[in-house]
Amino acid sequence: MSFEDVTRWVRAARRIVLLSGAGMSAESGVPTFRDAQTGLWAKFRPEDLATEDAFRRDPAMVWDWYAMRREMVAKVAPNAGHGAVAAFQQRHPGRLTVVTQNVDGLHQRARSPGVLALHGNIAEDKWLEPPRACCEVARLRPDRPPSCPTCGNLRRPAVVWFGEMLPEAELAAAQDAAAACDLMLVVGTSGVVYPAAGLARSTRGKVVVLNPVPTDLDDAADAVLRGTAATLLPALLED
Ligand code: BV8
Repeated sequence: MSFEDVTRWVRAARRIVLLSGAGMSAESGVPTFRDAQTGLWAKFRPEDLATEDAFRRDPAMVWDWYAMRREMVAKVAPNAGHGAVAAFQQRHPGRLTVVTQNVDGLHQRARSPGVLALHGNIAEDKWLEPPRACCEVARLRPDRPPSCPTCGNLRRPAVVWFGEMLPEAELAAAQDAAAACDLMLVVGTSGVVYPAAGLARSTRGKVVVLNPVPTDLDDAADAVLRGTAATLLPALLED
């Protein structure tokens, strides 16, 4: 299938889902999830760091990994791909739903409405253990990670770690959108993380993969566009 075919599919689609992964933010300067780790964390695989076990084993090290990523994300801006998606949603209210695996908040910062963030948001924290009354009133002990000075409960990033359930409401809404759409654009994801990647296998709509290299979802695609988010999306979503 050609780019022109896909453009025709976009024009004809009444309901579109855009499923994005870390590659959506690559041209904003955010390393993808499986890019080689640098510095202190070079010897770790992200899948091993983004777990509750890793955090409980070494809270300061995992907290610092998120603090470094949080700092980096705060310094970048949405790219032309995020912008094209948000502009399309502005021109065609209700026609395109963004479902993202990313925790960087860049779709939201590009002013996309109703973003379904399946894996949480790196800029937010929550309590590691269910909070008690002391946690709610305490001034946090400013450690790495911050903690409740009374009971020692730790703060942790409000992201979904491997082995953790996805937020129910967002996942259900994403599954409904995937079931109802005519077209799913799968942008910047290697397609290895479930249940997010499963949306591209269960959708009723035509599936188009946008990625510079082959992915685990290419076999489920009706079309594959070899290219990057910031170049393909402005052209694809210009109407
Ligand atoms: C779950 C937040 C139910 C954290 C993330 C054993 C026990 C439990 C579960 C499992 C298990 N074994 C397997 C599983 C399922 C597991 C899973 O899928 N594992 C994988 C590794 C096999 N899933 C889970 O655990 C999920 N929960 O199943 O709960 C359960 C519970 C208990 C027991 C049983 C079942 C939770 C998954 C959520 C994990 N959290 N993020 C954090 O960020 O620190 S996922 C993480 O990976 C990121 O969010 C990222 O978005 C996501 C997916 O990766 P990609 O986005 O695809 O990024 P990647 O780097 O891989 O690829 C980038 C792509 O972009 C590449 O293709 C590249 O070519 C492309 N690209 C590069 N530049 C560009 C580009 N594309 C376009 N333009 C460019 N310029």
